[in-house]
Amino acid sequence: MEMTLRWYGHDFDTVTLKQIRQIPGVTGVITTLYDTAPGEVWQPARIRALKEEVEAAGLRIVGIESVNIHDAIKTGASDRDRYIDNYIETLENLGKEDIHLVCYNFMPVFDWTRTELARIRPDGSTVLAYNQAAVDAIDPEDIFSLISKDSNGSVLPGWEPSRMAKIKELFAMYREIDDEALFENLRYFLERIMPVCGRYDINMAIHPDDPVWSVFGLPRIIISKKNILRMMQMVDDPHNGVTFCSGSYGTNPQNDLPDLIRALKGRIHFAHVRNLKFNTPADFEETAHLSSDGSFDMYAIMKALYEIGFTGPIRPDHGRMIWDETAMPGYGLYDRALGAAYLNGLWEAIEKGDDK
Ligand code: CS2
Ligand code: MN
Repeated sequence: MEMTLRWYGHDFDTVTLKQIRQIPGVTGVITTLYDTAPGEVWQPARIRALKEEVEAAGLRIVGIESVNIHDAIKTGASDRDRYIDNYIETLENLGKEDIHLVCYNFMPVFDWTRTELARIRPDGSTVLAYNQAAVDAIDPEDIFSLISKDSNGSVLPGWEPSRMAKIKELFAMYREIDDEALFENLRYFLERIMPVCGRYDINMAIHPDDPVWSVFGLPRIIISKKNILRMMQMVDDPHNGVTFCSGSYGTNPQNDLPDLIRALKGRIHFAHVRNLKFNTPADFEETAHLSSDGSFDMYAIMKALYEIGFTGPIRPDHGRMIWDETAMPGYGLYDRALGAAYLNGLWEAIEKGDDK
């Protein structure tokens, strides 16, 4: 495996490439052109400039998170082919720059959903949290204002204000879309992009929905072993793969994370590893990566990845806000660096234990 960190680009991230380079064992970044809109073609010059900037800092671009999917594609609107053509052009441009991993999601309207961005934990750190009763009590149009006050001035991925301004329109687009229609639209999209992925050896890695159940009545499909296997089989191509995200699949305790990893052997192109703590089945908060701080067995997760022969990139996912850092919620330097060091430690121990 290769340890990486997510980096949003110098205009948006409080964390610098120099800082990332100094985290032991981190050799690359997972990045994006954060100011491109879904559906827009990524221009070669901008991809090249990003690559040069990362390489000048002694790192490399290991993958893109995310090239977002336009809602016309997700809803199967009459103009979807135009947006798929643009997506294909973006993939070509990435492939020509030797970038071979793209993380994306197929979630309607919102990317991840949380009800708090700065819940205070017993150690005084602040973390993202989810409470079902809070979701049930709020109108979807108000959730953005509920959480944006704690965003520390950053633009939250998937929650861009321009997008939230159109939220009524977005909900209307999905009115007729159920899980089956969403699966069908995903299949159509994947079938169209697989040839270009084959040509440039680009691994597509779908991120699970977060949380893995329907919020605000919207359809949700990338939620369980059964559904993700269906998704793999419906377009059975090695480039049609997954981002295994422990924190997202793990929002449902019924998802056995090591078992899921084993079931996806060969198709996990990217892994997000983080821990959650359940206070009740309907309330969870993000914790330090350490197993004992949350509800997951991080050793078992890393061991399953090791055992399936995982060679792709891993990144710590959300971190807590600690040591008075001000950054994008979930994406500060300190706790993610601790997470990377811890995950590297687990991996080394598993690897050396295996030699005996
Ligand atoms: C990420 C997702 O911050 C996160 O929870 O793991 O937002 C992820 O980047 C997207 O869903 C992938 O498109
Ligand atoms: Mn994730």
